[in-house]
Amino acid sequence: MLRGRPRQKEISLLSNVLHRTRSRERSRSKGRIALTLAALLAIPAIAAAAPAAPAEAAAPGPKDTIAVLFSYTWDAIARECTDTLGPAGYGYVQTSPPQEHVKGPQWWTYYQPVSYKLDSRLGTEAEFQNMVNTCKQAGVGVIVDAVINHMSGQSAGGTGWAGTQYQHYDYPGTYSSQDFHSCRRDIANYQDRWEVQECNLVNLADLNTGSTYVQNTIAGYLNKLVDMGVAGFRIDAVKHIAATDMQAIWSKVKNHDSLYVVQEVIRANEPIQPEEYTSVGDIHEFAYGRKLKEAFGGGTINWLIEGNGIGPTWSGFLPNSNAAVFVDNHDTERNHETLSYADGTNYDLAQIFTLAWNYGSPSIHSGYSFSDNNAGPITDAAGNVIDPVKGQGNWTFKHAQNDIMNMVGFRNATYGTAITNKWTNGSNAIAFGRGSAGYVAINRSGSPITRTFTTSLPDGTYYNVIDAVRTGSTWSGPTVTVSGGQFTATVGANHALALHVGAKATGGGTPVGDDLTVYYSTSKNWSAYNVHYKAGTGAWTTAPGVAMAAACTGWVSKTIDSNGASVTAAFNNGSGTWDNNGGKDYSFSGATAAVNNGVVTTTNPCAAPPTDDLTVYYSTSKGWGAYNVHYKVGTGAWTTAPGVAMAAACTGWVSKTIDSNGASVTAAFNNGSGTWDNNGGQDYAFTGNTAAVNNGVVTTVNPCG
Ligand code: LM2
Ligand code: CA
Repeated sequence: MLRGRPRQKEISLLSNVLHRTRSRERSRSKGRIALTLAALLAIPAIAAAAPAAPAEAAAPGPKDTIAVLFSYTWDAIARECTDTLGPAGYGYVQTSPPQEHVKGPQWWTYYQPVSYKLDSRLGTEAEFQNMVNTCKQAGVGVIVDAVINHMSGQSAGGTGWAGTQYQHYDYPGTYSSQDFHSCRRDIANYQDRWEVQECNLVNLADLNTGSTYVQNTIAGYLNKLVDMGVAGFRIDAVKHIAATDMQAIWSKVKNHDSLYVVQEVIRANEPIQPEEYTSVGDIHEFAYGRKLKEAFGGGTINWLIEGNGIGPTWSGFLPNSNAAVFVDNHDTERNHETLSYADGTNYDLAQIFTLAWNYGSPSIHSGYSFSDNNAGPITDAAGNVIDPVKGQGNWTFKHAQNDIMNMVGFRNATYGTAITNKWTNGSNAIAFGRGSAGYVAINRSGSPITRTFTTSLPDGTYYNVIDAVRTGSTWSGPTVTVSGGQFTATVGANHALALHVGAKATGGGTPVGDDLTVYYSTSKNWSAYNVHYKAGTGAWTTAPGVAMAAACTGWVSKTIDSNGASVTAAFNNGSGTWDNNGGKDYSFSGATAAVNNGVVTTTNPCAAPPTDDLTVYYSTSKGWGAYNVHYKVGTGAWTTAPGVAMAAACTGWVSKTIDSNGASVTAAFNNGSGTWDNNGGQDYAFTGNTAAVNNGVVTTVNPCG
């Protein structure tokens, strides 16, 4: 759905987007509709006359994949955001429930809240905040699993993780008996709507979500998380919360139109259906995961793509605009309703299919292997979960598996394109294209398949991103050459092949996942700096755009997830003062852009100078016709007089960089015709990386910085 961050689903035609936007936004104000349409139509910058920021953000980018780091500590998630999730192009990371919970070794203790303190065996509030900040910096939004239908299910009461003494139906400081539904027995009959929503789910004290106090308390918890910078929520057990209660709670959440929400409403042949909750946001389409198990886990896979293929036209499937999909989640990997990591290549191929196909927003589950369904993650003696590390313990690290990370890049590179060039062998081999942006072939059979595939990809050589490895913007590994709309390749047994325009070896194309860091000089002395931008033909940010942060002395910066596309931008102080390059906007490409007084360069002004060089600046106040520096390094030999020429550095200064290897430099200056400045006969002595000489006065400040 078009709200907040990457909420624009996979849609093949712009006209569909416009149509949907119009109808979906009908109830909102005219101004917002106009802005969203303008963004979709890529109307040029409104920078000079930027209006007051509307509350609703236009949908900026295509990154909608969620990594679900089940049972991960906040510290480990922060590390993964920086090391794997951000670079791979994930839009979000979903956490396990962060609130205080009952004690116990089982994984499910955090589904039994005892207070809304952010203190759990996964980390403290400070660690949680650090994770949110770190992930944001890496371009990854944090989605919190919010348990709001109920509190604990311990009939005997107890002491929570953070020390809260609680009883069943009594949680001092948060809820007391009057805040719970009066049913107070377990749900027995799922055909009875009232029972499902007001009785207890496995003894979990069922909150009276119809009460104003309870709604405000839940909203208070969610709003605290919003204030901390989270990007959205997975709402637990939504089937057990009446749709009207869910709507009322959501209406009390700040900036909810700019948050991502996905609700857990397990589809079943029952009165309460997922469709009741579409006004709040996305819903997990369990039918999708079940069909994938049927196909990849047993029969054949061809029927997944035949006809319209799996998605909104199948009966009992949510519309694309509301669907969130997964191959498995933490419950279904245990109850075998879907595939799981234990299914090996069938599981991996199903993940590849999900990231290549165009239905819903995908979640990639990443937890740990287990044989006991109750087994929790590895903890220390005190019960704190030990930070997951790849290759250690039983963590699967599925989110960081090479083929899955590269398929997140495939998804970002092919976002919004139609399914084209479908082929199947009628059983376990399928292939399809994503317009002219990508192509995938999946062979879930025991023999390799060699054939000539028909594709709409432009001519060129492409990396097979299933096996190729990306390091920064450099790929290595197997390639396939497309010529005249065809390529011949072998797809291994139980293996796949995926090509996309972001991973071309020849014939152009920019690596996916590439970011642009924009530096802006603080010479304007604004009290705040924002960059308002769009990447490629995407939508503009909502004015005034996003805040830039201090990068180094004299510069602020912001890293933009450009996916290698060119970026159009304007800068402002957040209070209506703009630098939009004289009305033209700025246009950047590549990895680095620096703007100083209207001048754009591609060098990072904050990059540390090589530590062992010395740059000597000399003021041109002498008015000489030429400037030379005659010097020696350490106890080495002098240059041959008159030394070496200095070059213009900036107005009023010349400079020369001397390879000093960190040693001190002894120097004198001259005009090449016998006029010297040798510091009154003593010569000058410099150390460090920078020296500036003006009228006999030496400083270590770069006068051109
Ligand atoms: C969910 N979605 O709607 C979660 O995805 C699911 O994992 C949660 O169940 C459930 N709702 C409640 O939030 C898990 C787990 C249960 C566990 C509960 C509560 O699957 O097994 O129940 O969390 O921790 C456990 C015991 C159960 C006991 C209950 C209360 O398994 O036997 O009931 O605790 O003590 C007497
Ligand atoms: Ca309920």
